[in-house]
Amino acid sequence: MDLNNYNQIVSRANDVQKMWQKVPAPKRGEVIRSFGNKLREHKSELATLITKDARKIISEAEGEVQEAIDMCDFATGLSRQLYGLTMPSERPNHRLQELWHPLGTVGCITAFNFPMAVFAWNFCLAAVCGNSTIWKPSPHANSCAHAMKKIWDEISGDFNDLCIILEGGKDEAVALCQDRKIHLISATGSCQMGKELAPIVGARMGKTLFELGGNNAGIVCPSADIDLAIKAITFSAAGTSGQRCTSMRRLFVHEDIFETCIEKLKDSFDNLVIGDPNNPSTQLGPLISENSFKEMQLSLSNAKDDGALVIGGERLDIESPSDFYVKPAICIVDQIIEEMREETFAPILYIKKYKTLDEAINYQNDVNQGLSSAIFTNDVRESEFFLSAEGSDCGIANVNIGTSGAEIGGAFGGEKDTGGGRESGSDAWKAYMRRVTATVNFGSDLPLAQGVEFNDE
Ligand code: UN1
Repeated sequence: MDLNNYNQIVSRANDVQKMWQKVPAPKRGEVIRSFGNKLREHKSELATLITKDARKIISEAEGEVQEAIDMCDFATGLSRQLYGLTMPSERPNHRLQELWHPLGTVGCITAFNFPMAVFAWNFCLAAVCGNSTIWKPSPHANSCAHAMKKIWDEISGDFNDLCIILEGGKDEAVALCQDRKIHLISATGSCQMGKELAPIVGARMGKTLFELGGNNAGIVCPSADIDLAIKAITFSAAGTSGQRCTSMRRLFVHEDIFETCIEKLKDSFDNLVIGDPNNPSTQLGPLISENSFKEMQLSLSNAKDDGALVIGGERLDIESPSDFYVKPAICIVDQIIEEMREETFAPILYIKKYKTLDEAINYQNDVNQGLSSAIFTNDVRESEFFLSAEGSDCGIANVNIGTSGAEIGGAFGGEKDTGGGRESGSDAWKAYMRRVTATVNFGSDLPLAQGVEFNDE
């Protein structure tokens, strides 16, 4: 790692932030609005770049740019809503209020699979909250990062260094984590990556926002609209070639409808159009790398050894020999096997039969990750139970839609090894600010809280 370059980047980011925090938040919002407008103008060329770097199909790539645009709109509105509560003080002539201030510089580490949207989740909120961002993109997606940065530079005037790219890998990520001049580490990636980075930031009592791996499950109940469920499961499990943190990896199907669902799902997987992601009729592009392909094959062979019936999963001989196209795999199991506990970033769906909803929810929750979950049912008791505290333990719980494809308006993230962070909508902005509790005495006496007497007469 070039330490000189690193230090320069951090001091530029720190310096520009000091200027930026003086700009009133609604004015900061206007800059983010211009950013969003430019993204709109360049939507299709940005999508083409995503397809090139992340290999996702054009419609999903466009959806990803849209997600970044939506974030700009959301953050623009938010720039007038960074509210602090005013609480009734227990003392006369006192005001008790919370104030929200920027943190400083955010270190944003992003993965290959959402090379623009996840940056936008972070950068748009960080910026309206008054922070600068150092962005370390995935080495697979540097050109996406530079394209975003170029657009930012076009509209940001003196504030172009509010976003600075730090290319690199683990060394750069570790440097950010160790650095006290980085006031929040927001990292998206595998649980393993998060576990390596968390103690480094923790050692300096730094703030983190982790959005890590998922091991997302679907539950199909007897009352479900099966055709709708099959469509949703196919998109979540096979779509994006299983390379979303929200991809569906496990499915629990009620015994009464098990055979029907398996048959329909096999048909649905057989009918997927797999090929060049630039072709608008393609539904699945290739895996990101040969390494991903190898990991997928290893998981499938372990699953077979553990007694799973594996359908699909083989490499398809399509177009360029350097691309790894695969048939999404279905693994039918009689019992929970070890492979189902890990997130393999590839299209593999483990399917198991269940008898009672309690049993299905136990299976679903009995993994270390806790990002997304879905139930397919037309029974309000089942769906409400699933959403209750005794139901799904994930950060995202869906009814009659798949596990993937969340909108930006909700807070995004999950529990347990998923890291606990929340990004994008709702009040996720609070992670990018520090809270000051201010008590103002506008009287001429000095009453103490809790009625404490401290008589100096
Ligand atoms: C990710 O895979 O890291 O909910 C993010 C979804 C997308 C974001 C996925 N909006 O699937």
